Amino acid sequence: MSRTAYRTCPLCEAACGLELTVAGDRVVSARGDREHVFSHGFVCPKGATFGQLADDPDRLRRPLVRRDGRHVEVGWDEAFDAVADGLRPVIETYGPHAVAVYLGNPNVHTMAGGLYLSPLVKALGTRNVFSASTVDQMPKHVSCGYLYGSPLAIPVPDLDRTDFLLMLGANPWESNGSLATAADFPGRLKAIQARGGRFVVVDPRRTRTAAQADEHVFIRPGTDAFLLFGIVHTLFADGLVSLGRLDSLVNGLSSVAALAEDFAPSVVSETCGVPAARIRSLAHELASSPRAAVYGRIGTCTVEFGTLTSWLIDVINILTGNLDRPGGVMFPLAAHQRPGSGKGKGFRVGRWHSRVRGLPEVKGELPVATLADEIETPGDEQVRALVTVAGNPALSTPNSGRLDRALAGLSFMVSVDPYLNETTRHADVVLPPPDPTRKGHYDFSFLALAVRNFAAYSPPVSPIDAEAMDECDILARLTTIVSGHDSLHDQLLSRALDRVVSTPGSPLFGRSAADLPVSGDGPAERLLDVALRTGAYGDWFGLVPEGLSLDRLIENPHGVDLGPLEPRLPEVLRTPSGKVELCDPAVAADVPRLRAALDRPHEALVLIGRRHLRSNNSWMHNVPALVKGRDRCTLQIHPADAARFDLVDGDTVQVTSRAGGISATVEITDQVMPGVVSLPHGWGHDVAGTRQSVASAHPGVNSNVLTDETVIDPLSGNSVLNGIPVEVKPLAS
Ligand SMILES: Nc1nc2c(c(=O)[nH]1)N[C@H]1C(S)=C(S)[C@@H](COP(=O)(O)OP(=O)(O)OC[C@H]3O[C@@H](n4cnc5c(=O)[nH]c(N)nc54)[C@H](O)[C@@H]3O)O[C@H]1N2
Ligand SMILES: Nc1nc2c(c(=O)[nH]1)N[C@H]1C(S)=C(S)[C@@H](COP(=O)(O)OP(=O)(O)OC[C@H]3O[C@@H](n4cnc5c(=O)[nH]c(N)nc54)[C@H](O)[C@@H]3O)O[C@H]1N2
Ligand code: SF4
Ligand SMILES: [Mo]
Repeated sequence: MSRTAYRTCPLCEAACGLELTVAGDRVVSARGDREHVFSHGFVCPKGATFGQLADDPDRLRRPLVRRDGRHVEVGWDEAFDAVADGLRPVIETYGPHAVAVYLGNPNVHTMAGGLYLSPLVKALGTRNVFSASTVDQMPKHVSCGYLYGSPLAIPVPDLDRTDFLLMLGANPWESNGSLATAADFPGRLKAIQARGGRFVVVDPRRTRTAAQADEHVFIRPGTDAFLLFGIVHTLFADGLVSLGRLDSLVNGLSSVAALAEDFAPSVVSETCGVPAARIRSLAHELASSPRAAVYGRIGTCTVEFGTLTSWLIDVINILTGNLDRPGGVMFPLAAHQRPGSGKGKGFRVGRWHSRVRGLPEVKGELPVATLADEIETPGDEQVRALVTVAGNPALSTPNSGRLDRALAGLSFMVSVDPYLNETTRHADVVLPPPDPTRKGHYDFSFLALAVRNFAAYSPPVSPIDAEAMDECDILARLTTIVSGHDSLHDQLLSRALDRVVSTPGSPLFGRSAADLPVSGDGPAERLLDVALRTGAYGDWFGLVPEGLSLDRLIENPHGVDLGPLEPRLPEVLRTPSGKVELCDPAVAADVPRLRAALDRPHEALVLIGRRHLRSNNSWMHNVPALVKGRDRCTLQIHPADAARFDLVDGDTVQVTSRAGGISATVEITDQVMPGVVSLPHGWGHDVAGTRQSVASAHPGVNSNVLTDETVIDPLSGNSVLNGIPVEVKPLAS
């Protein structure tokens, strides 16, 4: 006997609805949920393996503790005792900063990550907080922080209504989109073309997305800021600036005009490799399209000028009047969020600095590019213990060869992770969460980035087995170990309710928290219920009869559509002025660095990354269906470069950079520009001490052995993972 269950896919940012066939407590198949309000049946090969991922025999089901160099299964109490014995002496002897935390990407895809990490980090009280954000989107947070006052106020391209989309450093045909939740992103792009619009892709590689675009513009890696400044320059020079209704809402226009003076298309063209005439015509196209949007992703963030590039994208959207208007870029309003007041304290960084390199704190964390420094460098507050949750920094962060060695030298490490992999093999204790079929799901992160407002909650498909522990409970228990207080679940709930009844202006102001009947089977669900009921579309515990609540979402397993994005200015702003601050001094202060780079000679050969539809960073290479077929971890190189190095397809080469060296198999293709080589990240599974049999048999090589931890985007602390100078040498065969 089988049954059908519906579940949001947690494997990427697209948040597709899945229709699952379940036999007993096993998911036997997964396909797109055709009735889903947002994804309408779309699914990709990763979502389709949802059941296989859950069933993976290598997935850890019991905690592991390292004894005599080997990981052995133990019960939960024994595992948590080992954590207490490992962490407490470090904290007592060396203080809270001697414990570092690294939070990886899947945390933004779990309710536990959304709700239970900040209490843990707070309880630890450490300044040494690191996450995958600084190998990813931190430049966008920082640029939006300065522009709008909040690092979370990130506008998304209104894909379904735009006429012209300029897309830089994004490959949604493989990635399914990022910082723009759009199930069936490719379908939405094709729909732009079908309604007579256009999209243009700027990328050093002719990706699948570029191949589908109306035009593909090659660009030299790391130089998008020049192209974008050339566009800004043209907008001013040719009188194309038209803020429309933003006119009274924007400060700093003339400062931006002054900064752009040095970046005429004729000046930047040589550096970025885009003809000056094309830079000018892009500016004209953006200005003349009734509804246009500029959107950038990984290729605009993980670069030397990441924050300036991210900022310039918004600047162009603002100068062309496309911010906060349908068909331009807009701010989503998720069901767990509430409209704001339009003013706030603004954004600042540097509340503390990293010990070794003096790098500023950004958004409560330090750049992961300096984690190895903090572990290796002796002194007060040296990092001696590490907590990782859902992260694989031994593969995913720059100069990960060095970090891998540093992890081996820690006095204690605990990882919350379902796999014994390249990172967690260093852990003294591994605490495995249940597989995603046994977790409730609500996307706290991605519903706030969706190109159409909607809400969906999925209950667990099957209960957790008796010997497993829910991830919220794991994180709560870790918090208890460091704080000494238990009952975190109750504390969080009463804090949430107290906020509702004590906030002046709240429809429930003055009510007794005890009178508010909260629903939900688990602690995360109860917190979600409060957030939904008191959110932008909430039922306010009955005051708004048709409003949202957890129960209402449970009644609607295909999600609840909340309509197209609506203008949110000025309410969404958190700047002290209540206006968009187009030219914060901190951003302006980085422009001379960009200007200086205009005169730099080009590197002969630079490395960029790439993503593949059947992969997800480092951790889905253990699903046979996702790794079958030919080796994908190849070094792509242009025929002209291959000829220069006398290479033929399939040759093995030695690739070296300042940070390290690897050998890789060559794939000759004109998809990459001359002077550019491309290698995907997240591979390199051939290390000892892991338990991922499929991945070990398809190891690939770790591209982050080559990326350089000493080079970062200074405003955000983000790592530079694209545009890495490398040398390639044939290996004697
Ligand atoms: N060179 C290069 N490097 C890159 C990138 C690049 O483009 N180029 N991209 C960067 C980007 S964008 C990112 S986001 C990072 C990712 O960096 P990380 O987050 O460090 O790495 P992931 O490969 O996503 O590893 C996720 C880990 O979470 C575990 N996991 C999976 N599901 C769960 C769960 O439900 N709970 C818990 N507790 N654990 C879980 C997996 O087993 C795995 O160990 O990599 C970055 N690294
Ligand atoms: N299948 C799959 N999907 C994923 C992931 C995955 O690993 N696999 N990871 C998920 C995560 S964590 C994230 S953050 C998103 C990322 O989502 P995307 O940003 O869409 O992902 P990428 O495919 O890395 O696209 C980045 C593009 O930037 C280009 N690029 C590199 N350097 C430059 C540059 O200097 N300038 C410009 N203009 N382009 C450049 C690369 O060639 C590449 O095509 O994907 C998510 N979805
Ligand atoms: S596109 Fe993303 S959310 Fe949709 S099925 Fe694939 S992995 Fe899951
Ligand atoms: Mo990411």
